Amino acid sequence: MKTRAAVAFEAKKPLEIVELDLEGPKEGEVLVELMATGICHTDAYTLDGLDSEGIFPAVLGHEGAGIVRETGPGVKSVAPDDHVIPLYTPECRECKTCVSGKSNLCTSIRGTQGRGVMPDGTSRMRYKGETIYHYMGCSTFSNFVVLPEIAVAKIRKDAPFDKACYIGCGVTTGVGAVINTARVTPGSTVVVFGLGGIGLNVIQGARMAGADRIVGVDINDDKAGWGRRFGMTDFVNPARIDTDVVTHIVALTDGGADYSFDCTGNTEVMRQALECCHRGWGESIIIGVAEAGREIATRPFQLVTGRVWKGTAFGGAKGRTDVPEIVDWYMDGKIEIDPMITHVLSLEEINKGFDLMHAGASIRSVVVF
Ligand code: NAD
Ligand code: AHE
Ligand code: ZN
Repeated sequence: MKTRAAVAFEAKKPLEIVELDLEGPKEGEVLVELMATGICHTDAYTLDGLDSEGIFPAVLGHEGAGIVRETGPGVKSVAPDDHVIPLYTPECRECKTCVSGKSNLCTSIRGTQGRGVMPDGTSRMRYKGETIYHYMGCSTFSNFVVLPEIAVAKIRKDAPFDKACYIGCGVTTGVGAVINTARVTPGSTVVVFGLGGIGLNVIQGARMAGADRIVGVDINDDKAGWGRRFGMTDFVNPARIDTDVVTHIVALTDGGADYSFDCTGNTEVMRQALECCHRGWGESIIIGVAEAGREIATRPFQLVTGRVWKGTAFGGAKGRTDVPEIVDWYMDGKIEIDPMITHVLSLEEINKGFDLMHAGASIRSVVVF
């Protein structure tokens, strides 16, 4: 069949809207019609050539929602007409990691995902006879996609696609980092670096977890109002203070954060996030994705004196199990999504979504097919 898609033919070039040839689902795979997709900073990072796993030409996008249109042989857990969210972190429930119950990082198809192909080692997408690669096992910048059955979460049918798509990455990553990874306790002091599409969800997760103090840090003053809207109690713009940001936050929080989160992907900021944690127990969670070649550093003394450095992918959420519940939280009004979707675009306008992100003018842009 044919599908309309935004293709990244090369790094650092705008996406091109073209018609692709899409092969149907094979054993254990499903064909999904995407109804909406968000644009996450990770898509921009790959398009900008900063991803050590970046492959071109590819269909980027990993934050979608849609409807199952066809199932391949052997598919049992979903059927045509089911509403689903594609999962870049699948849940096979059989691999060592899934069975361990200790982590959401299902390993069953991670190897082929990183090489831009389906689990059988081939791509389902072609343009003028040339292979177009999949991305993060999702490729949600295409109207139709083929996905492994283990990489879709079945969700309730009354959830609107143009909001539910954000649960495919940003919402789950931010809220999940607080609840699953850090396990923030009531009364805590939380510091969030980077108040974008992820950081604001960390803030709303911290509010849900009962944090008393939520400090937001961003170099863009326009993010102060956004942070307050979701529960931030204090705002710091590092460019507008007299001391370094660590000294400032430690003073502001009576000795440091119980929990801090990096939502920038900047390795210097990751260090600040660790070092603003309270001596003896503060935990810092890295969410941001750093560009290829970057490394983190700190004095080991920071850890010797009790600070903990951790990371999280997809908020520690087990996709097929946890995502439907997060959709329920949204539908029940326990978490907010609507105000964070600042721009709704057509597929033809998708490059505008990247421009808005780079200009700091959007929280989330969503493409509706
Ligand atoms: P975004 O562009 O919406 O937000 C980033 C924010 O960081 C902006 O508000 C920006 O002003 C701020 N910022 C930039 N430099 C800063 C600095 N030096 N100090 C303080 N603030 C600074 O991006 P996003 O979609 O929210 O994504 C944030 C990061 O999280 C990216 O690195 C993305 O790749 C990563 N991410 C990781 C996961 C995961 O599973 N670990 C999931 C989604 C996104
Ligand atoms: N390809 C990069 C790693 C990128 C990365 O860390 N991705 C996150 C999700 S970001 C979503 O917006 C993730 O899930 N990581 C775990 C995994 O298995 O990829 C690189 O550095 O090579
Ligand atoms: Zn993402």
